[in-house]
Amino acid sequence: MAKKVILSGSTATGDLTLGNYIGAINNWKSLQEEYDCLYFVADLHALTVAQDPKQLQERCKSFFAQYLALGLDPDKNTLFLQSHVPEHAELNWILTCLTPMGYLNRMTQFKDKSSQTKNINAGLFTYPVLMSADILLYQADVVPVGEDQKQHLELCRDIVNFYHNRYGEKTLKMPEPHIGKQGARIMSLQDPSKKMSKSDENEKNFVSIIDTPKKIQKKIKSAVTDSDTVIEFDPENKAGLSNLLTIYSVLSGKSTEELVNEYQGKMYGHVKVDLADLVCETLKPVQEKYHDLMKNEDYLLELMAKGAQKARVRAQNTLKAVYQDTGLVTL
Ligand code: AQP
Repeated sequence: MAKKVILSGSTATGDLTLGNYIGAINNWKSLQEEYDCLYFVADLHALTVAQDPKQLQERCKSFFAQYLALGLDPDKNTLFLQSHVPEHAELNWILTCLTPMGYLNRMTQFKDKSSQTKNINAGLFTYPVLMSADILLYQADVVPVGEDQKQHLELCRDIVNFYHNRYGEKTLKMPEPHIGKQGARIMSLQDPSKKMSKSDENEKNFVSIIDTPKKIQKKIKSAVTDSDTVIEFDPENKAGLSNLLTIYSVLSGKSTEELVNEYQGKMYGHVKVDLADLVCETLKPVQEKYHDLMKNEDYLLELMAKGAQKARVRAQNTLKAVYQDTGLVTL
């Protein structure tokens, strides 16, 4: 029986963080045997924020190398850059013409993001439609979605319904959210009330997977905790410490209860020192692989081209059927 198709991506807005690793990529890795997986670098989505062109280009290569270094296998998965498959932008247009403005107006992420920036461009507004195109081009059965993306997947499902009503049901598959093991939500190191984000302006808030060991040590040791001294896992009242224990738990494979018992009577500082060592140790082989890949740009570009080629064949099939459905003349 054919494997189910799963698709996910991460926006190229910074280097991948411990949050992306624990919350998403670790999970993607565990799906690579069971599913037909497509994982992409969302570089078109990154353009919703003003980018320095040279930096974006370098970052996308680095991002792709980070996927590989974190263990996404280019033979088992289809790994590619979104902009290398122009069909994303083409399907995006057709879906944009099916999407009522009122539906986009309801998107809470747009409301949040547009309240925090002066650059409120139309791409930021229509971003969920491009996300729908990403999913629908590959006939994805399931999409792993975090809390913040649930509303966008719902919109994607609405768009599929509009399409089905107008053009019939044979071309676009209705995607379902992936209900699997959800990765933990990792919070900012300096402000544990908000999520750890790779585009955070304050780099003390996140650990990037390619930070040097010295930086990692410094960031974790200066993570904000409360003024109490008792080691407890209590995300509501001890958000900072609990965040550190969550990271510790995922990376060590020990439960937070076990860790709380282990550190009874010790200081928060002990948890930080041991966690910093564990993060450095966990990321050491990842960073070695990453630096090797970055030294060999030809090889990296070759893998990118292969991934894009595999993705394109599939995307072109869908787009051709969409063109026929919508009444565009195909040659
Ligand atoms: N802190 C986090 N904890 C757990 N999971 C996280 N993810 C991101 N941050 C955390 C998960 O990573 C996947 C890819 O996310 P994305 O890059 O597309 O966008 P995002 O969720 O907006 O991630 P960032 O790092 O916060 O990016 P920016 O700063 O550009 O907005 C998703 O599955 C996400 O849930």
